[in-house]
Amino acid sequence: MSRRIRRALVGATLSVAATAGLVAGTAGTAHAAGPVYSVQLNWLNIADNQDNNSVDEVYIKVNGSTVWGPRDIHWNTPENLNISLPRTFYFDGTAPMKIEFWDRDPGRDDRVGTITLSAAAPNVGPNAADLKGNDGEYWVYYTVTQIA
Ligand SMILES: [Ca+2]
Ligand SMILES: [Ca+2]
Repeated sequence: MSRRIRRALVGATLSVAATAGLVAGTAGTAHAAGPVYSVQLNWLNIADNQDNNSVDEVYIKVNGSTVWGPRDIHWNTPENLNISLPRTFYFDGTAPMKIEFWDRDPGRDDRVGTITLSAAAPNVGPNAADLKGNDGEYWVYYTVTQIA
């Protein structure tokens, strides 16, 4: 599916949701979801590998689903997620969005960090997150835009 078509589908879905929210609001039985935000992951750079061999098998999960990877990412070699993960993610006031960064291993995988976004803390604009966990450190750059 092309990016443009996917965007159109998401837009249509959001429109339907917004309309449903308005109708429900009119009936006084439910609240609209409130503002809608889009999220683009821009860059990933490994400041400290989780593994001891200077290359992690990184994968990214959004709300529990793997959306990218695993890919071999070397220490201090910025990965352009604008290109390798050309997807836009969305959240609104109904639930927070969890973006997790993992290193895959033959045994148990290691989670290095999680970015949590919500309508209460949407982090609108460009962001740099310093994620540290399980002896790894990933720098993640991402952008949040309010679209509705
Ligand atoms: Ca590991
Ligand atoms: Ca690994």
